[in-house]
Amino acid sequence: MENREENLQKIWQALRAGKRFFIAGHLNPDGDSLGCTLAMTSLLERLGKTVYAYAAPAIGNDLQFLPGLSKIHVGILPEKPDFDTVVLLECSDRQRGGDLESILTQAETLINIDHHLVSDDYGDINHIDSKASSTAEIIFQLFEQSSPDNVLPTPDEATCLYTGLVTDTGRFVHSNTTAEALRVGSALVALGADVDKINQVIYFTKSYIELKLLGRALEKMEMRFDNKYSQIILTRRDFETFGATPAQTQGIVSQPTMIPGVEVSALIKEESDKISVNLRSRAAVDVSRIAQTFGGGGHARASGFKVTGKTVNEVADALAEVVYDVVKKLD
Ligand SMILES: [Mn+2]
Repeated sequence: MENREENLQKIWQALRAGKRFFIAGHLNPDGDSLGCTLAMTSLLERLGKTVYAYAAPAIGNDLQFLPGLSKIHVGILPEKPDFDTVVLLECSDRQRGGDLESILTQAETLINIDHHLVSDDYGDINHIDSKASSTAEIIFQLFEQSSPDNVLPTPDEATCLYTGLVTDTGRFVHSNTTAEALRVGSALVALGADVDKINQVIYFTKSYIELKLLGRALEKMEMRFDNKYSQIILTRRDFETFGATPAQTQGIVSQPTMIPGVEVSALIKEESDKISVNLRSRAAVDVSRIAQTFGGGGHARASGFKVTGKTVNEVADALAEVVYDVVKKLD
């Protein structure tokens, strides 16, 4: 990407030129993926475009408040894809959005917008800005390059983008909380983002089951490697005990990094068909590299991966070996 502004202007021209759009984020949509899909959908509809917005199931309870959510086809792909322009948001490779290949290949223009450290140039136009805190930050910058239309986000679009910004920066505490992230956040608040609602729903609402599961997780927390590594294993039995699902574990993996000295925290979940792992780093370790060892990815301080065909303990052991090699070099 030679020049950020020019590249965004190029994307804006492609959006103006397109007529029939397909918009999607990644599997297991988070606040950034979904917020950007919704903001982009609303924006394109305002420009008079036809939009098919798609998200893979399931959408978390904490994101159900997002304005315009009913417009999204959750898990339902179009029967006869006929799109001139496809926008993939937050997808570090072309498979990240799910089984979309037939849709991606039939489009004249594929636009790829992402902020992950490792991302393929699979689009006709690629905008990969690993310095951006979130894709939401990039979409706001796109609005700023929307000449000659000079469109600004509506209050609902601002709410969607602000949600992406706060969730990806962990409420403006992760290392990606740059001056630019705060500038964009400030602009979105000025444009009418519903900050109070976002904070209430995403950060101050937990179900009884989620709190019980958090209790179980903390009980099972293990400290390893000179207390530099914290590991929590939640088995299928743990989920069954509380009638909980693996999706109800948000925030758990970050808890151990509050303990001074813990550099890497892992939450290892036994799901019905796979083992999924969330990783967090306090600062010194780039956990995206650890995740890549297992075919996953993400950010330096927040990453994850999934494994099939192995038991939860096999995954935990294999992960511990990799983590050990990384943390033993720290002193
Ligand atoms: Mn993101």
